[in-house]
Amino acid sequence: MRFAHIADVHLGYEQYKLPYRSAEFAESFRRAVEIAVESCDFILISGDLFHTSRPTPETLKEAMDVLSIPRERGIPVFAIDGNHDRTRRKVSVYHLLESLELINLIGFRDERVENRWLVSEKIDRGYIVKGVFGDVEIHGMGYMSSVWFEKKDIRKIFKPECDAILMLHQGVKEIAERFGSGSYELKMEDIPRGYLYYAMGHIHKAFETNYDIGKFVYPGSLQRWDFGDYEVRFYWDGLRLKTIGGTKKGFYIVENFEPRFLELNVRPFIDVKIEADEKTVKKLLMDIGGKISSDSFVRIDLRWREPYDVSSIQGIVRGKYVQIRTRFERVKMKGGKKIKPEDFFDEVELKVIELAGGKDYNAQDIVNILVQSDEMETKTLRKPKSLLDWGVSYED
Ligand SMILES: [Mn+2]
Repeated sequence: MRFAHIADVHLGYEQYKLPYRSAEFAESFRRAVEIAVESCDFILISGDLFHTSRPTPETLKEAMDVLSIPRERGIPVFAIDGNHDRTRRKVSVYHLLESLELINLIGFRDERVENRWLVSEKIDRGYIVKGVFGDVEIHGMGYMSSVWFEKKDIRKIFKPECDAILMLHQGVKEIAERFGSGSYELKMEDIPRGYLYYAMGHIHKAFETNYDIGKFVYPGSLQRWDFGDYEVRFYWDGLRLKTIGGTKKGFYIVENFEPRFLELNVRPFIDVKIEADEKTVKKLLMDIGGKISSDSFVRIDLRWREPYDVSSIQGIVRGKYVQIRTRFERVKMKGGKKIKPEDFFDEVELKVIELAGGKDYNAQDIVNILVQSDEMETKTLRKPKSLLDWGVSYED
């Protein structure tokens, strides 16, 4: 028995507002499915197949075209929804794909569903729908918030009685923290025991571990999610330039419950972090430049004690997309004392400055902050202490 485990496909995601990135996310999905159908008996998609719950007709067509490949071969696809593509509406895009016999939706349902691949079990309210493939059962549910988990213990809901797989789209504390994030809904001990394979989604970096008698696996997103999900990071520690390799991108082929990672060729993301003066930065970027291919996405994160002109830096590193981010301290002399930004701006202004400098900066967020500023508590702004504070992101 062999299956493919894919997650966080994010079809329709125009990363950095670039439409061709959405095409690249779709291409990775096609590639993964094409590889999977060559050797697998079934395919699991552990949530966030789509970037939003209401994909455009174009995105929907991409999904339908790719999912028709396993359907034509009689290979079932089992799916759960993720935090990005779930909806409170009665009919979701997953229901639509299920009606077209392209996927089989696992989890809580209002109606009983019974077919070649699905069985339903009555619970207090509605049904829990499980997948069946030969002797193997596929349990699971779509994304749930941490508030939901305060009321429910899924160890009482999911109890395997045969060889079984559990599909979840959640962040787990111990693993989230390993990636420097404090965002999660569950702890490891809250996860039901007894499954032979935990087909996880949500964390965008590939990660595998053991849990109870099974393998606990996040395939990660099929394409690089942001510059925290880098292929290579160059980091200047003040003395020498360090090179740190990131995680590989792809999905899992699982044979007799043993996972094997399958790497996909994806758009390279290069993350550069330098805290130095202009002259040093230019010299370092010249050195780094030769190691960066022209199809790369590059972020150059610069910090220094005083501002300098970065316009001449833009051309040093070639790349398909180059983003320069600066965090210069506004050091001013006043009565012989150094003045920090915190001395000039209040809490709300600092928050607005921080947001406006962010990657997916949204004007509405800033408007909301200004509108709500009266209600805001006063908090001290965090200052970067370690590499993690440069901004590590891993999920969504
Ligand atoms: Mn996701």
